Order: sequence, then structure tokens, then C-alpha cells
Amino acid sequence: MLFILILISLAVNSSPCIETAHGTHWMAFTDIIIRRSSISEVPNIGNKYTCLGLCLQIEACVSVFYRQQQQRCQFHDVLFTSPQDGEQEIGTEYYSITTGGCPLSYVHNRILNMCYQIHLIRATFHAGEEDCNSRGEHLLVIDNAEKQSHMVNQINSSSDNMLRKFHIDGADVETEGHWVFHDGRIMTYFAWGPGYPQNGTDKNYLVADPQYGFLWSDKEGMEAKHYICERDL
Ligand SMILES: [Ca+2]
Repeated sequence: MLFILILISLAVNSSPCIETAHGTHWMAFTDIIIRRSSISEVPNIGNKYTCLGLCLQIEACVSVFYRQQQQRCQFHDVLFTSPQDGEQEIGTEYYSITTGGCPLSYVHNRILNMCYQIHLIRATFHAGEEDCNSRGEHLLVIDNAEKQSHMVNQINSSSDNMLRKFHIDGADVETEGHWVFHDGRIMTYFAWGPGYPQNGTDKNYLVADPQYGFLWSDKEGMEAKHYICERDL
């Protein structure tokens, strides 16, 4: 019995976040504040749940810091994942919204209707895609400039992400030069990096590459990279 209790205790204490009503409480950011790139702030707030409620009312809001000492809410359009990027501020708590079928700990951009999770393990294009599929998801679809810009901002918002290469959805494996998404939809928007696509039947899968500000390169797909899974809402 004691062993089971210890296991439960370890599981609870090692959890990065806790689900609350309408939000995810990120425990690793306890007493941590990230000051940059706030979309707005509201003063004279005496309750953390008021901050979360206000974030839900602002469509661009993805996450919010409740600064107890300052009694302020600080809203963001990205989800921070690297507490080491912040500064200590006692009493600060960090929340992200959980709403509309987008699960705990995912990034939910309500303006662009994007719900996704960045995976910091590495896999081939197909293994990453299979991992997404196992949760009823697919690799991240970027089909316009707004989504590309949001993805870049999200990746660059946390130092854990910003130097990594990510597989995203899109391949020209069936017909060279004919790029399609996982469901066969023809791609019309592209954000190629300088010198890309290199083309060729050995370069058929998309990678968002930090070397080019997360613009895209066409790669062979067998090299293990990080990946981003998206859930359709
Ligand atoms: Ca190709």
C-alpha cells in the first residue's frame, strides 16, 4: 500500500502541469515570470482565476501569467515551455487555456483554429507521423502565412525548441514536385528557405529549419528530427 502511495505521489509531483477549470497550471513556472512579448496586461487583479477567465475572453490569448505581487495579468499568444528563460518573481503562476477539445498542455491558437503539440523526441518523418496518428492527429499543417508566422513565434518563444529541426506535414513522394498534405489535399502555400526546394526523388518531406528562421527545406525523411502533431478541432 505504501509503495502504491509513493508511486502516486511521485506521479503527481513529476507532472509538469495540472488541469484546472478551463486551464492548465504549469507547475514548473511557479514563481517564474517571462516579461517579453506580452500581447497585453491588466492591472488590479486579485485572483488568478480572474486572469484565466480574461485570457479566455481574449481570442489571441494562449497563456497568462498571474503576478500576485503586482496583482497583474500578463497575456501571451504563445505557450512558454522553458522556465529557465524566465526570472524569479515570488507568487507568480502560469496558466494556459484548455478549451474546445484541445487537450491539456497543447498549444491552442483560437484565431487560427490550431491545436498542436511540439514533440522534443526525434523520429523519422513516418515514425513521427505514426506517433501523431496514434492519437488521432497528423503532422502540423501549415497552409497560410499566418500559421507559418504563428509556428515560428511559438517555436522561438522557448529556448528548449529554438535550435531544433521539426518535421511538419507535406510530401511530394507520390509525384515529384506535386506537394500534398497527409489527406491528399494539394499544397498551395509554401514557405521555402533560401535555396529550397532542392527537388529530387530523394527529397520528399518537409522540415522547418532553424537555420532559415523555420522556413522549409525538402529532406529525405529518414533522418530523425523533432516533430509537431496537430489535432483537428
Ligand atoms: Ca521531391
